[in-house]
Amino acid sequence: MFIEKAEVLISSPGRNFVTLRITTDDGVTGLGDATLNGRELAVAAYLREHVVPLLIGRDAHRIEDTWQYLYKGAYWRRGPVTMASIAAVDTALWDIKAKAAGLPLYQLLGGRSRDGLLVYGHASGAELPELFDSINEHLEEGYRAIRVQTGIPGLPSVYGVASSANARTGSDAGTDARYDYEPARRNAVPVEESWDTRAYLRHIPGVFEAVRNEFGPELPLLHDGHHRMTPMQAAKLGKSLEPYDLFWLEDVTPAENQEALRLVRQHTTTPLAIGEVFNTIWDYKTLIEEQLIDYVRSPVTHAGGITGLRRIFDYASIYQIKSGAHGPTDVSPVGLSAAIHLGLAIPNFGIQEYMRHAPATHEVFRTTFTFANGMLDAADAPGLGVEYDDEAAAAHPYEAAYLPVNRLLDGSMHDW
Ligand code: GCO
Ligand code: MG
Repeated sequence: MFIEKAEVLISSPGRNFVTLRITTDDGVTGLGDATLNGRELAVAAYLREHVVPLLIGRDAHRIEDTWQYLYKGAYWRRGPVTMASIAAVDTALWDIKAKAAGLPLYQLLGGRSRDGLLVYGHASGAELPELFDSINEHLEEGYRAIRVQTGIPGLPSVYGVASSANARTGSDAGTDARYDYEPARRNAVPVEESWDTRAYLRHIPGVFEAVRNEFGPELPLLHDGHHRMTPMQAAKLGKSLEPYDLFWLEDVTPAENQEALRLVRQHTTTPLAIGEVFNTIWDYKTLIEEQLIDYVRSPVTHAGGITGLRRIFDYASIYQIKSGAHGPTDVSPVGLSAAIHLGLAIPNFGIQEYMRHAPATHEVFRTTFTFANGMLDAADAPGLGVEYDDEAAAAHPYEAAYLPVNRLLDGSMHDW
């Protein structure tokens, strides 16, 4: 079975997505997600100009060899653009292999290790009453684990909090009234937000106290620090949240410095998750070997596909570290489906983030996975179980969109 065609598909149903579709000489197609939020066209060009020409004529079954060929063969290794491109090829080839075998992909990865994937949803509110409404809505929809983000007094808009100001703009304005958080805005330049870590650290413990008082001790609660703290600030936050028994505290410090987590770890027993911006196993080396984290956050889409992420999860498993794959709306339904198949198969599954895509997204990406009782599950369709509707996609051309940038109150740039 040889690769005959590889198409880079760019569409914007609710938000921008880059998808790779590989077709074999006997007509089998496979999909891979290559979406890199705010830098989509760089990955599209990397694929179109430098990867697609190398794929034509290759044996579609040789997934590992193709992975190594693209990773070692570029000479310039790693990085989000390269690894998202490799991920898209890898995922599409797994989709093809599973379709050729007539099996859902998880069967090729070793078969089911569990009945479904426990997921967490995103609840948020500028103030507590809005946050409580959002948690209640999630519970009514079946969610059994909740990420909690709130506004910070004195800051007009902060990461993770849905509000009317975050409503989608551009061609989809007003078409998706759902109360969701989508950080990328359709703008020619990034929106600027402001940040004050001390105000944040003063506010958050009280929020978790209020949520525990309202919803009781059992509900798994998560929180995302979005890489904004120094190690000592992170240690302080982890310690102050211990009474509220978090499932995890995510991305406390800028992720480039793995050693920073040593200091955080010495001071708190709050479980730590990191890795959504990582793209290879090397980014985790110190964190995993020294057991500085509890959950690995990379998605299939940004960490070299099923092949790359499986290797990271296996490495983590020998240190009792579990998976917690990134699943925001900027991971497409193809990337999410890949995570579902992988999560069903691995021994050390922890939890899956599930933010839900907009209805327009599902018109382009026809999915078969199910969500019930707080769990995601793959259907028995062969492959990944996703098809791409070209006609629906044509109605949603690419529109530039950027993630916000962040400034401290004195105007200095800070991690967003
Ligand atoms: C998460 C992430 C996202 C990112 C987004 C950037 O935990 O889901 O932090 O909200 O900000 O994926 O593109
Ligand atoms: Mg995050």
